Amino acid sequence: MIESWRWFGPLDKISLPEITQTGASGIVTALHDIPYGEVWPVEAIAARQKMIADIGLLDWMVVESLPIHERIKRGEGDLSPLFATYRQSMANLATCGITTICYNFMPLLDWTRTTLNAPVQGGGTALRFDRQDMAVFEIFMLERIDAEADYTPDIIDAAKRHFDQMQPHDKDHLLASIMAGLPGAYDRYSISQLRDELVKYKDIDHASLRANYSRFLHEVIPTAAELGMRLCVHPDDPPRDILGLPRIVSTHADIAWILDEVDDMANGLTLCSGSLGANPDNDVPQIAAAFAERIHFAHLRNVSIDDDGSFQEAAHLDGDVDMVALVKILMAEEQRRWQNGRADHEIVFRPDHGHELLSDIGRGTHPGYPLIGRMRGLAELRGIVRALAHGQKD
Ligand code: CS2
Ligand code: MN
Repeated sequence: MIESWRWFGPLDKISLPEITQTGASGIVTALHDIPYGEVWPVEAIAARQKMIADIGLLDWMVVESLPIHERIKRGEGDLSPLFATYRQSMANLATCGITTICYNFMPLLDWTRTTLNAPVQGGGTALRFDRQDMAVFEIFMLERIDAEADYTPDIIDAAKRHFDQMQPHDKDHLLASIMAGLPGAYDRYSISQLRDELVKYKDIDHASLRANYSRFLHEVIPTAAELGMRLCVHPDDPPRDILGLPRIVSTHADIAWILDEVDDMANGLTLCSGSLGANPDNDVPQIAAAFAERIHFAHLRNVSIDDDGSFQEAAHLDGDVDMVALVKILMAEEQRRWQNGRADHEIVFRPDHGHELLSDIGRGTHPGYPLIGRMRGLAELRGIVRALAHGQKD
């Protein structure tokens, strides 16, 4: 298992020398400054790669993400130039020796939370997703509750009542909190922009999104395979429809469909335990075991789920995902690869999110991406890996 760390580039408040001190050796990053739909030039990739390598001990190992243009997700207009751009960026990355690309296929939004600083027992804060708050937000944004989002009748009633009783300043507060909780979105939207963007998706349902995804896979995976690259889709977070937007990378069955659609090692999975684990119907170790061969990258973090489907990010070993069982499955897969003589047998993982702890508080790092909290997560995960590796030798 190769330890890695997400770095948001030169504007990240966490510096590369600080990352070296976490003990991670892999850097996961992207050229965030290039608007999507444009080619990543070789020179820009090589310059960023050199900036990382010059620190010593660090190496740019995974791209997260090479974003997919919203028009591809909507299947809108002439997409040939956008597919050509994506293929060109892949070729340029391959020229630089970077061959693993994480991406997602979530319409409009990436990961979504309703609170960025829920208190954690013993101190520190965590990201949280409250289903009732989200239901209220949906009433506000869509003037209805998304019928597909499988809310229980209790939540719908409570949300409607709550919405009717809310004072204007309560509404403002909730809206501000949720808008701030869309940090994973590549574009920042105001409320009215978000409404306009949602309208563009009004005719996209699961079937059409799946058709558009299939087209993307058929357009890019053969090139990735030729280039010796591995694309790995990141699951939806939360793994269910949101704001009336369909999601199609949420379940075991979804992943099976994707990997079958183009049955090639280049069409792989980012196993994100925290994203998949936010739906109690997803058995994360079982999903990992089922698709182990196609896992090219892992995000290891944990969640605690409430009865109503709300969830909070938990310390890495303490939530509802059995982290030891999961790491064991990934390490068994590495052994299989090694026995098959594969030089690239090791799986790159990162601690994904972490709590804000100690000197993280007030530092203004990306939500979910503080230094100390992630370092704690990484250290705990490292302990599991070392202990299991010891056991494998016995
Ligand atoms: C992140 C995602 O929070 C997370 O789980 O890993 O935001 C991830 O970077 C993207 O979905 C990948 O495209
Ligand atoms: Mn993740």
